[in-house]
Amino acid sequence: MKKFPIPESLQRDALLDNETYIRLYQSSLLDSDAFWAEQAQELITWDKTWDSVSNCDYDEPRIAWFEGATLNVSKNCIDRHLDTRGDKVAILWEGNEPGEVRKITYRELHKEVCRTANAFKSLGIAKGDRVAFYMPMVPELAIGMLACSRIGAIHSVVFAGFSAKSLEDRILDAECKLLVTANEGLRGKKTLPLKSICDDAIGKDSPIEHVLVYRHTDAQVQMELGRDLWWDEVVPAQESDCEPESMDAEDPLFILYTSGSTGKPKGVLHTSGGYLLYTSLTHRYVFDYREDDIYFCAADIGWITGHSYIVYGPLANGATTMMFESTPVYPDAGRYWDIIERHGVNIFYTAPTAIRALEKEGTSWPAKYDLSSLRVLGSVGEPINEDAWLWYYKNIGHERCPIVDTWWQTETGGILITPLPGATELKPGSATRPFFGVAPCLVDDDGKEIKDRVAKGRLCIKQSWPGQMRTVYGDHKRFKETYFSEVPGMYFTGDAAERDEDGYYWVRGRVDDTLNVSGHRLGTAEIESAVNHSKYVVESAVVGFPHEVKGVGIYIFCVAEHDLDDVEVATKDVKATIRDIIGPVASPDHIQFVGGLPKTRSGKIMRRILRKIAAGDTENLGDTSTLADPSLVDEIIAGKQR
Ligand code: 7RM
Repeated sequence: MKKFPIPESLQRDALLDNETYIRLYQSSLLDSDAFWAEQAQELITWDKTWDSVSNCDYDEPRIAWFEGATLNVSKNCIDRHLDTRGDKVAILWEGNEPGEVRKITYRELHKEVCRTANAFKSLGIAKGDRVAFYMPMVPELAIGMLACSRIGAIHSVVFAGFSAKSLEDRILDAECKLLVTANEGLRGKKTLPLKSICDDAIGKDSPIEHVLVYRHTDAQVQMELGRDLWWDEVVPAQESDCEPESMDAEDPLFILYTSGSTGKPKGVLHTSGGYLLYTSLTHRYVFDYREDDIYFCAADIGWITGHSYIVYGPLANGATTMMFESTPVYPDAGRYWDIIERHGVNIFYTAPTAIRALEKEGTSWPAKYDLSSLRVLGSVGEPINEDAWLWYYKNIGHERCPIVDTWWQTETGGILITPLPGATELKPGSATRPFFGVAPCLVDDDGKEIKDRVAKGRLCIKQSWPGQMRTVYGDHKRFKETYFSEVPGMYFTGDAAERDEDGYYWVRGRVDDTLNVSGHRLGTAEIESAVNHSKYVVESAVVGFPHEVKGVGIYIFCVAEHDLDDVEVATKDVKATIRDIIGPVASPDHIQFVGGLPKTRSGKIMRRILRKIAAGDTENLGDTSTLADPSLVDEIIAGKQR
């Protein structure tokens, strides 16, 4: 395949060229501790340095970096910039309406974070306590997260597209004492009743003692006396100074829940020193970040991309990081391009699903705007198809900007496989090469590493990097089972990948039963258990199918309780049940009621067949000889066509 060369301007002045990448990459693996010690000295301000750089063992598993060292994350993201960057904009916020802008300088951010930290303390929050956030994309979310890190509290941000039930489950699992929310969120023409959803998430045995409510709109909401407090009545009254708590490098920074193939979502735990170093270093090199850049990551902070590449990485580097509240199509499909023009954005990072959605709206939208400020484009969340890649490259980057297709996961904390703007020639659809300190490998079905250059297998990582998750909150056994038991001695990613003749990686998708819908990870088991709560359903099977915009769509096969009088009513109920239990993020694309699910004689659902039916690929269903009732399959296919 033809490679896309490095743009000339970047060949001249990018932070890294190919030779430097190769040299640094080799040394980062040869003597990993020496490499990370040097980076840690350069990028992070420690209160005390470490006794050991790494202390990891994938068999136990035990993962620890910079043990004995202490630091404060908010001090690294704010205080240390005050002398040189006090008046520089730290957070550049664009609200729901075009041109509705807030600029928060590092000095202002310092004051706001201190006040918020003091407010949290006044509400009884101390080091080690958990604080849940159910917030729209407003600066107060980042401020609240940083306030937690200032006092050593652990944040757990729950994406506002999750339901009250999902929020409640996460609050209970981490035993959060404080919940921070807003009266309402805004997304285009929609308003999200966040406070009211929070009320539904707090049962009578809830560990939540207080709800702090940011007043984002004029909407009146119910406030429970003694429990609920307005942000604007508590925070501004606080002292604007708050001594940062010196934390151990391995003290937890946050928990972020992510779906797996089985059971309830896992609380991915990240710690302080290694995570901050890893996000800071990757932000700098992957985006070829320069001091005066306007950096725009269009993710939501409710996902890991927002944690690592809107908040922690950029702020550790003293960057101006944008926060965008609305959607790419409000008020029209030119919104991103309008923002890029108005703010002079240099680095733009989004997901393939957004690119595909905007591609459908036509090239006339980006053509209306001046996008010449752009230097680097990024993609994350799912494989990017060649068509979308080329559209992005031509119509947004005008063939001047490299696209960094960054492969990583909630669990990895930061980017692991990615091109580097001045160093890597691009191939559309490939995340290309590993970042420093990352040793990917491909493993066959017997769990053996495939050493051939050109290979295809399950993607594993052979050694630890500082941004790696440390445990599943409250369940280290599950951590071991999920990530270190599939292939002993290695971190198992759950993805399938290929390696080509240039050593480039092509990540193809999940090998487990999780779906990557619009770049959001959902568990099929989780959706099925929600669907089965519908009074019309006795049993269900959820599979993914190729979707033009979302990448993967959700297809649900339901077995009805009894003959249905009205399939439409039942379908609506299934949809509503999913919304109630998981949230709008898991809205299905297709629901089909069937007489039964195709099972083997031992009673296992044959998902392979259902996936083919959902994809419309019914010509070649493969081996169906083990089916208990082969006639069911024809019935399901016929039912789909109707
Ligand atoms: C950052 C994030 C992780 C899963 C991962 C992959 C898929 C992410 C890419 C990708 C191909 C990419 N965290 N994935 N990035 N697949 N190319 N550049 O998305 O925890 O929500 O999802 O997403 O399957 O395992 S996540």
